[in-house]
Formats: sequence, structure tokens, C-alpha cells
Amino acid sequence: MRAHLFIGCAFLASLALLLTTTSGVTTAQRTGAANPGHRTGDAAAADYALQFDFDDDLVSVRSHLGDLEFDYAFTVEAWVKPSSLAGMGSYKGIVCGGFNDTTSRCGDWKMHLSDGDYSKWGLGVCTWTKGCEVAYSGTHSLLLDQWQHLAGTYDGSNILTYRNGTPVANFPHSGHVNVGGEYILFGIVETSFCGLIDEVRLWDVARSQAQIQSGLARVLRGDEPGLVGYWRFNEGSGQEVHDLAGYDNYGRLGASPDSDARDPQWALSDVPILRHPLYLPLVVK
Ligand SMILES: [Ca+2]
Ligand SMILES: [Ca+2]
Repeated sequence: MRAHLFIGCAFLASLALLLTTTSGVTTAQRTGAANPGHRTGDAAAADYALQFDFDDDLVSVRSHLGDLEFDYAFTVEAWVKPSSLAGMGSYKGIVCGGFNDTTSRCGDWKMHLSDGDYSKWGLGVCTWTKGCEVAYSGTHSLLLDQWQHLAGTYDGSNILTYRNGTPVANFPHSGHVNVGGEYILFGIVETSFCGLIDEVRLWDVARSQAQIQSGLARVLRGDEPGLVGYWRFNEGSGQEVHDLAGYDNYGRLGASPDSDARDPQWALSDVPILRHPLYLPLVVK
């Protein structure tokens, strides 16, 4: 079963690569503070996401300035479109932090799929005083082949999760977040997510439900208070994803700076967000 699903994921990755190759978009857009017009994306430019293979694909981001190391509060957000949720057996990652090298797993916090049921997801947080706890959703709370926005917050007393802005789980937890590593990862904990990930955001504050709802379906400017990392994955090619929050925490695809077997694949994205940050907030159900 698992081998069959893996082939399906690999096929989708190949198809996405073909679409990328034939779209005529061959130049990665270098984005960042030096080019404000590109910081939030151009409405006329193609939107891309990254396709992960259900096995070992990853993106690693080094926290250059320590700005991705949290104390007592943080928020992690991502849009995901799973192409398989069948199976169990290992923690599959969406975004995680507290990681030392590409051979070990994230230890400090992780938005991930349950190792007992990939249709469940949660946010796990480890603290110095309380150890590790996870706020898990119920089963079948992830929707196959549909875009959905996932958010998790930790505020020093609770771990909260939201899907499309609606509360999913709440677990009491407390203490200072462990900081055992200087990297964060996209798409992997022990093994990889299967499907598309787009629009990853990290905040060093616990966002409220109203704040999550108001921002989930539109692009950000990049300078919002508390925003410490923002990756739109719109480069469309190459080995790096750029941080649009202004901290230069760029991510590297796969296990090496060159093309390698652990690179996720670039895929055209139809993530349902408004492409201009000045549009009015939109809440999706
Ligand atoms: Ca994108
Ligand atoms: Ca690589």
C-alpha cells in the first residue's frame, strides 16, 4: 500500500516538474528587502509551491540571527494540499524547529502528521519544565487533495491549533520553549509530507484566532509586527527559498546545495489566497 502511494506521489512530482519546465518561467525571482516590489509577489507572476514525496524530501532553514528561536510564544502557519494521508508509522513533518543537522529530527516544536494516523495533525511543543506535549486534531481532520490553512500557536500556557481559522485542538502546556538547534525544516520530521506546502509563516508571538483569520487568505507585506519568517515558495526553480520577512533566513532544498534526491519539486500553486497584501481580509471556511 505504502509503495503504491509513494509511486503516486513521485508521479505527481514528475508532472509538476514537467509543468514547471514547460511554463516558460525559467528565472527564479530573487526577492527580499532590496526589491520591495517583489517582497509580496507580483499578481502577474506565477505562484509556486513545493511538492514533497512522502519519503525524505526536506527544506532546511538556518536561523542566522537566532530570530527563529522562540521563548514563551510563537505561531506557525502553512497552507497544505495533501496528496496522500494513508498509512502510519513515522512522524511526517510540515514545519518544525530545533534541529541540528540533516540526520536528526526536530526536537523543540513541530507541526506534523501523527505517526499513528496521517489524517491527524498536531503542534508539538517541548519546554524546559514540562517536557513535550502535542495538541492533536481528531482523525480525518486533514482533507485529501484540498488546500487548507493550518495554524498552531503556543502562548506559554496552551497549545492551540486551527484549520482554516477554526479551532481544532487545545492542550494545556507551559514553560520556555527548548532551543536545541539552530535550524527549522519544511516538509519533514522523521519522514516527509506527501503533497504541496505553500505560504509558510512564523511569528514570535501567539496570534489570536481573529488575527489568524484575517491573514490566512492573503499575502503579507513582510513587515508585520511579530513576523519573523515568511516563505512564499514562488522562486519556481533553483535550490533556495527566500525569506520575505526581511531576516534573510533562506531555505535550502534537499540535503545539499546542488540538486539531489531529497529536493522537493517545484509545482505551480493554486493556493487560494489573494495576491495583494492591501486587499481586505478574507476568511475561508
Ligand atoms: Ca507560493
Ligand atoms: Ca539540494
